[in-house]
Amino acid sequence: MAKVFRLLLCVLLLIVSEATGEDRPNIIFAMADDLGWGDVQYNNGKAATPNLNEMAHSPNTILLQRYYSGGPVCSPTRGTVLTGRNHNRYCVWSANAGGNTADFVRPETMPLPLSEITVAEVMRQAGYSTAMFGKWHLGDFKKLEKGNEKWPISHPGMHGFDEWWSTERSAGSCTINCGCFSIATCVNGHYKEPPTCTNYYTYTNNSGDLEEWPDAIPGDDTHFLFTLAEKYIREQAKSQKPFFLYLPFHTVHIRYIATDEMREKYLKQNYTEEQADYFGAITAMDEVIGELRSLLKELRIKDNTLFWFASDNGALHNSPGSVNGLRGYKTLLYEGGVRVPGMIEWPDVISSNKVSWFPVISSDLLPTVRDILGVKPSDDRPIDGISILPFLQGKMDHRNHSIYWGYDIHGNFNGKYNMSTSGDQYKLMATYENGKVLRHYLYDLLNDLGETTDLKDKLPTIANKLLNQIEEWRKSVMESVDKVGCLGTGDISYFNN
Ligand SMILES: [Ca+2]
Repeated sequence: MAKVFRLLLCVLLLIVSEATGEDRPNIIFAMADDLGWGDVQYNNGKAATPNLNEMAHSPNTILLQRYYSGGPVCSPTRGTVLTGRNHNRYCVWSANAGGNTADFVRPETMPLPLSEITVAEVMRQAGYSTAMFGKWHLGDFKKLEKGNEKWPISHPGMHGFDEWWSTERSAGSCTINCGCFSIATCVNGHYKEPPTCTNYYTYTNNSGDLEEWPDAIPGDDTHFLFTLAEKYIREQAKSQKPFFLYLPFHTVHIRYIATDEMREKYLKQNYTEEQADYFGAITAMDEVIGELRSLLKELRIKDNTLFWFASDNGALHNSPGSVNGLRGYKTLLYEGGVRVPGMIEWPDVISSNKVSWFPVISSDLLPTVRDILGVKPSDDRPIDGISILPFLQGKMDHRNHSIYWGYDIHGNFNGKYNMSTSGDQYKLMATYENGKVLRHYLYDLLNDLGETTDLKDKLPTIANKLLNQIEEWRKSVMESVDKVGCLGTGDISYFNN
């Protein structure tokens, strides 16, 4: 009888804890834009990032020195963060520009299809509050006045976010004197030409409608995003509802613009104006990371919050950005394009600091969240990421699933593209044209970080095995593309050929 009673008590406690959500962690996914692997101080970066350093060395953090973005440019990675699936599966081939008439009919401007299941939707369904503040870059928010009327809109409110404030795409790191987030004309905080603006929009459940933000935003934009995040986090802590917060910063995408104070800090160290802006924008973002961690502590929710920090692709070539000795930059599938800063802090689960070379990729977020929540995956679509919960718990030290990337070379979808796959040690890169492998290379990532020596002739068995894996994956992606039914059949030709 006592046994039955104890069992009943357990069940009751389980129900109560599920109802209050007290045991379910908050999840914050913060992502820099174009921040290279070597742009953080702990990887020899020149910008001061004391707060990221502190987080990297916290006893409750795993520093992921082999963290990958799901694509080598913005929109693709953002797709992988939200869906757990490679971006090609739903036709986000490349960076979609958003709001630019010239980009309206190009296949690479595919928005995130509404048929995709996002991590925000999964969490909302599980009773979480969900919010996003920052750069969306997965579709247009409004139909253009003059444009393709059939073009779909695809904004955060349509993808599971209860509350959001967002730009369609890139914005300067600092909005001083600009009055709007300028695309390219706001230099050093001042207009050079009449601005072309990326307008910003906000949406709440209550208002229902898309609202344009009416005011100019002064100061550093990452700090501005933090004011929204802080208000949101305080409200959630008060209501004791678990939350998911997605914070995609604009820093440090061009035009990187620092505040006067930050720029001065680096000019004094004899850096060029461009470097001063670049490093200053990073340091401002770093301040926000510190403020965010302090806020979680103040509200006593730090222990129960999984805080994932990352970048969306490697540093831009010919910028002050650094890849710290890796090969390649943004837009390439070499490590410099996809290996980026990454770390996860979660005091309730991680109790000793670890610098890890376990490969983690942005598409792991959604399966990990499902695992944490005990939500079964939807079996109607392939997921490319894996749950890294066992890894965070110290129960997994080998990644049994390969990581795949696929990206076109020239951005004009002429039937030629690169594919890569990486296991624990080796990485195979292949260039395809019309469905055939033109050339391929094999690198040993553990002993040749800079991908300098092609080993395919020396290790043909491994090369062929990985080549076969890529081909299998390519077929699976093509099946997804058919199933998702992307707009305009001609648009998928580059992957289908
Ligand atoms: Ca980017």
